Amino acid sequence: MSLSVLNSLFCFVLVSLSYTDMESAIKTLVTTFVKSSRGKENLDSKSFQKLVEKNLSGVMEDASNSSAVKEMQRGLDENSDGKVSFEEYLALIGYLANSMSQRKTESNPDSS
Ligand SMILES: *[C@@H]1O[C@H](CO)[C@@H](O)[C@H](O)[C@H]1NC(C)=O
Ligand SMILES: *[C@@H]1O[C@H](CO)[C@@H](O)[C@H](O)[C@H]1NC(C)=O
Ligand SMILES: [Ca+2]
Repeated sequence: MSLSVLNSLFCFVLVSLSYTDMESAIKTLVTTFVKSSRGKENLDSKSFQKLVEKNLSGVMEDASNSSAVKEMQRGLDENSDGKVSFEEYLALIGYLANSMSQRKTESNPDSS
């Protein structure tokens, strides 16, 4: 193997190790929003439905129930503009994270 191949291999390993799980999770949250909104500041209803259905179905019941998702979107819509801003999306993520941690502590009564 040539030195330059080794060198780029090394760089690749460095790059792929440079994010902790938590940092990549944050990155994923941001890129998922940006991709779904196609770079716009807000998700419209349709993009939000898609994001929930495709990327949150594993952590949310009703992710494929469009009337339930619509209802949830109304609940998130702090500024009542009919769209989901990044902040409103983060509120949903916070809510999901919170219910996950509650489920964890319920199933692990010893680990307080
Ligand atoms: C969200 O779901 C879409 C469609 O299944 C997929 O292409 C995309 O990679 C997912 N995004 C993330 C961050 O998992
Ligand atoms: C979908 O969500 C609505 C509103 O929460 C609910 O009334 C309805 O029963 C749900 N449908 C299914 C198939 O779960
Ligand atoms: Ca809004």
